[in-house]
Amino acid sequence: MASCFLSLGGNIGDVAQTFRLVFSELDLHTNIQVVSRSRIHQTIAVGEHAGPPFLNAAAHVDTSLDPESLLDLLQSIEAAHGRKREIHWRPRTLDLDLLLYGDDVISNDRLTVPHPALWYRRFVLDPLVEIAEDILHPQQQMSISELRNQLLQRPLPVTLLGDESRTDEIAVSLNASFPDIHVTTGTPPDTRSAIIFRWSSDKADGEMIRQLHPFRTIDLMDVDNPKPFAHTVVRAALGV
Ligand code: A4P
Ligand code: MG
Repeated sequence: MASCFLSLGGNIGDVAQTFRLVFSELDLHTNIQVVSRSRIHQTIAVGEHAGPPFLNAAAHVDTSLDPESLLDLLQSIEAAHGRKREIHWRPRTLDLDLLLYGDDVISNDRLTVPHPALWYRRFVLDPLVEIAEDILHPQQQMSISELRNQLLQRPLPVTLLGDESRTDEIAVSLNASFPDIHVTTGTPPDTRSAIIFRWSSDKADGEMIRQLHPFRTIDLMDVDNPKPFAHTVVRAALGV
């Protein structure tokens, strides 16, 4: 049996009713037992085209399914509730993500576990902390409540490292948009840094940055639109 945590999100239709159906569908499955579930939270939609406010929730399930079979099941439940997945980050009836599968660390074409965005999203952590306060994130070596507390700091410490020509511009635009953050560039992040962005064209330098805090570093290099992406991350972290 693996102890797993799921996140539920949606912003089209009667989402609260969809969540209730999902909880009972999961519990009815022979290989799954729902251990606990969070309250349903209303959250600000994060992402350029994300649409109206979301409802978000989290669930703790025990399962004998392997991770890939669990993902298959989550995707079939999404499909049954009318989820169409052709457009990334558009409004959706139901998003079911696998946040944690025991202490497993998984990285393949279909699955990344722990969910790579779990640690910087208030819309994930706020529900999750209600049912997984003391559960340790296997890579961050911090509990769910510690991860969330890190995001409650005000001003929120954000660090940008790498090529100054790139990072300075992004720092200016983040500072202009978010009065509640404190952005530093060029200096190594202190332990309070909640988010470290990396944009380095020098391989050795980039690797050094990543090694400082491997699981708290977000790459801007390979992202299509780095500036809006950084804004999306910070908005998710602030929960505004
Ligand atoms: N995949 C890999 N790892 C996982 C995992 N741990 N759990 C793969 C689930 N799926 C995983 O997901 C795309 C592919 O990710 C899957 O085929 C699976 O093999 P998707 O659900 O089809 O696509 P998506 O949801 O559009 O993309 P993504 O990146 O999952 O979107 P996000 O990051 O989930 O963001 N604002 C608020 N307030 N609340 C929200 O819930 N959600 C989003 C969606 C944006 N803004 C939001 C919310
Ligand atoms: Mg998803």
